[in-house]
Amino acid sequence: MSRKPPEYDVDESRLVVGRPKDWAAGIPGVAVSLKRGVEQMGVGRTVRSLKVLNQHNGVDCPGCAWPEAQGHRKLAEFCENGAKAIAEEATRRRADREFFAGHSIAELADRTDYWLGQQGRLTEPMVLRRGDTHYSPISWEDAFSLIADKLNGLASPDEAIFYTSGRTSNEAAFLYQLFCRGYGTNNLPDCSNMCHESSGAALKETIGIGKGSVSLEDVESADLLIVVGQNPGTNHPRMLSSLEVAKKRGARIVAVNPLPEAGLLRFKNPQNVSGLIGRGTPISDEFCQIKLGGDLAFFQALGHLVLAAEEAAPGTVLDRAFIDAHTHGFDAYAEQVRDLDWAAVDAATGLPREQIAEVSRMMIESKRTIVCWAMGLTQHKHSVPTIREIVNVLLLRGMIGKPGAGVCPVRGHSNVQGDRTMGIWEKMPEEFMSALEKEFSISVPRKHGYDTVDSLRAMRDGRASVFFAMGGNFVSATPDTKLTERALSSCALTVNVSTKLNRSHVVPGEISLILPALGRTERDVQQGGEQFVSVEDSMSVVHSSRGRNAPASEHLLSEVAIVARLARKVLGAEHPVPWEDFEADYDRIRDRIERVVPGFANYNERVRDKNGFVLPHPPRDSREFLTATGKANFTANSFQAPRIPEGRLLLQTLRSHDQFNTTIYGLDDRYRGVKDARRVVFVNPDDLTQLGIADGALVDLVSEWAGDEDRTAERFRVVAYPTARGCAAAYFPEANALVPLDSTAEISNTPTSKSIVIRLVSR
Ligand SMILES: Nc1nc2c(c(=O)[nH]1)N[C@H]1C(S)=C(S)[C@@H](COP(=O)(O)OP(=O)(O)OC[C@H]3O[C@@H](n4cnc5c(=O)[nH]c(N)nc54)[C@H](O)[C@@H]3O)O[C@H]1N2
Ligand SMILES: Nc1nc2c(c(=O)[nH]1)N[C@H]1C(S)=C(S)[C@@H](COP(=O)(O)OP(=O)(O)OC[C@H]3O[C@@H](n4cnc5c(=O)[nH]c(N)nc54)[C@H](O)[C@@H]3O)O[C@H]1N2
Ligand SMILES: [Mo]
Repeated sequence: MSRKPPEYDVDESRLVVGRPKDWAAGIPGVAVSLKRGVEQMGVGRTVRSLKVLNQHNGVDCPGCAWPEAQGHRKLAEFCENGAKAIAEEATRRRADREFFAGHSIAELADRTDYWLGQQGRLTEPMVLRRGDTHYSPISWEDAFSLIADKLNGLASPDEAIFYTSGRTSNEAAFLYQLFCRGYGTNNLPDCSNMCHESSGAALKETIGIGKGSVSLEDVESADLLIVVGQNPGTNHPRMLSSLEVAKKRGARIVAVNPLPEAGLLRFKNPQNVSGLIGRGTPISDEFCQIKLGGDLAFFQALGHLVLAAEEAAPGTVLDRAFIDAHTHGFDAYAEQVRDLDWAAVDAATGLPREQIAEVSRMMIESKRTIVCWAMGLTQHKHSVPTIREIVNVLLLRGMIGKPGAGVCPVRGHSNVQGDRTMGIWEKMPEEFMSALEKEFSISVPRKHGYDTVDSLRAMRDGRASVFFAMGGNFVSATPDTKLTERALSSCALTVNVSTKLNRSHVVPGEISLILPALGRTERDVQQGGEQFVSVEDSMSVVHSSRGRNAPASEHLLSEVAIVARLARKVLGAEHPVPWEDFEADYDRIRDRIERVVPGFANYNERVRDKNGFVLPHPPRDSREFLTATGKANFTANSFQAPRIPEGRLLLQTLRSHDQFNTTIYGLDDRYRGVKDARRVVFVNPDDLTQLGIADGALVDLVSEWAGDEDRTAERFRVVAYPTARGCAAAYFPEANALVPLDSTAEISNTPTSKSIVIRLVSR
């Protein structure tokens, strides 16, 4: 322990607990963003980097996927956490060859993700062969040859796995999937498998497209916004500005969450003066402190009450014209929720019936309702039916395909939605596959590939032996940490295309390569001149992103160049895809995307518009539903809620205010009042009393799963916190060791990271 430098040490004994805040942003937000920027980049670079963030012809923020305002943009169109994301990437610190020479793999394996990330940007390709004590430099050429030899030596292309995180640009993502399919596999797992897969599955089935149906203007003009399972004050801070606009125009806002998250309660907007110094805008009209996993019951109860109101005053509540013209399955749904078991709803939600009734009245009075959600809904066993229930209640009143109304799954990574549009998915539909074949004169496999969980199973069982990651931190982001580490270590080759050092580099296969990529803030110059890339935000707006900073090292390659050169090595010089041309000029990639992916007509021209362009969305644009029935589908879902045995708690794993997924920015979870430690578990004080455990006690978290052996995460400090009864919370990724690989959501196969039965064991 003493070897660790104190500044990045994460030791639960240093925990400081203050009072949770009931407001978000304001002066502390601005101050923190500048301080972190200056620490990592110096003053000049901080100002230069932040000035172009989310501006036309500037850099798309590599933080979240919340859209930028169209038309006039404020000078500071970013948030505290966006500024931290930039500071991480534009840092002047370097993890270069001297760094690797000075730190053995054994030592690095002992460090936290926080420490690893703080060492700075990677500067050149590095290799580690089993038995080596240190990573050493390797040329790009040799690295590509090594990968090509391994890939071409596999008995089947399906023994290789190609992961993608959600920062990869459209251009790089399109080439990457083209390379993988050209090589012969659909093994394209991505971070979406752990993120909004449940949303995609539920929406595709019910409305015919797996994307949100609203624009920023819709959010700002809604009269009722229900924000479920989401912590926008931390993870999508710019969303608070839109909620504030809606609020000032008279909208009502309902927050549904087991935690009283600061951003949901009150917001001080740092972009206007009154927000910096005043009390701020109260955000939520109604805070429903629901129990983990109680949302399916909540939305079934809302549907039940809306239908009951219609029965009491026929013809006044439902949008009959919409239901008759555009939907299918109403009767079966109505039948299902008519006989509601209120006792079961009480137990599942923990909410007073009067509060649910109040929300149902708001829905009935509303002319424009939007439901927003994120990971609080998608990472449960019954996530897909829960999201279907959201669609059900919106369909009842025709709340889709009209201004100010619709579904709003709020995406995570800045281009996670675009990557899917570009074909990063283990089961792309036939139209896409045949379009690829036609465009490039290649043949593409049709057998579905592995998603994230199945990839882990394949590596564990020896069915896959090459793992390649385009960004991300697979080892820390996936469930069941011990199993994951064993699975990765058993590979013949692991390759990570990365900007910063992370845990995935220190859990190597027999041979491990680190390939350093240009970040989004950096100038990307190719033979055809300076390039830009494009991304798609959470509301289907595609726009450009152009880096301005000098690259962190002269040896970096862009993700596009990495894929193009690798593809040439693996597939040979005779391959029909003109990889070299693509690397030289990204316009040529966009020309091809335009011919393969619907909605990208005149891509090169429209992406240069200062607002970009919006992809088609049939339900939003014309109330067209391209489902199996040709209509929007009501669904009848059986009642489900988590079962928690006596003396146990249900644990969710979530983000602190000072991290981006597995990248830890610092140790200040400011709004929750928790500082200087990350191994903490939040528990309701009444549950602590009942369990006979004191606030501040040191405990092990033990997860219990279906007869399997217990999983333990050691040494967590207990923090008494006003979460819903029976529910606990701990940070991702420290608690990932507790999530069993086989505990996944029905249909979407997403790990149930927000629903883990645990017991606390005092130390
Ligand atoms: N600064 C910053 N920004 C980010 C990220 C980051 O790490 N840092 N991550 C990005 C990514 S990839 C994503 S996917 C998003 C994540 O954005 P969020 O989904 O907001 O992230 P989480 O921290 O997982 O928070 C989940 C929220 O849901 C609540 N919740 C948990 N379980 C339940 C439940 O059963 N029911 C209800 N109603 N609520 C529940 C939790 O209390 C918490 O408020 O943010 C993106 N933006
Ligand atoms: N227990 C638990 N587990 C979870 C979650 C949870 O809530 N709870 N959330 C899940 C969710 S929503 C998600 S999206 C996943 C996230 O999973 P990932 O996307 O795999 O993880 P990140 O932490 O976002 O990846 C960070 C790494 O990406 C690299 N990187 C950053 N920028 C770039 C770039 O521009 N190019 C390249 N090539 N590399 C770059 C850096 O090296 C950095 O270390 O985790 C999932 N895991
Ligand atoms: Mo995510």
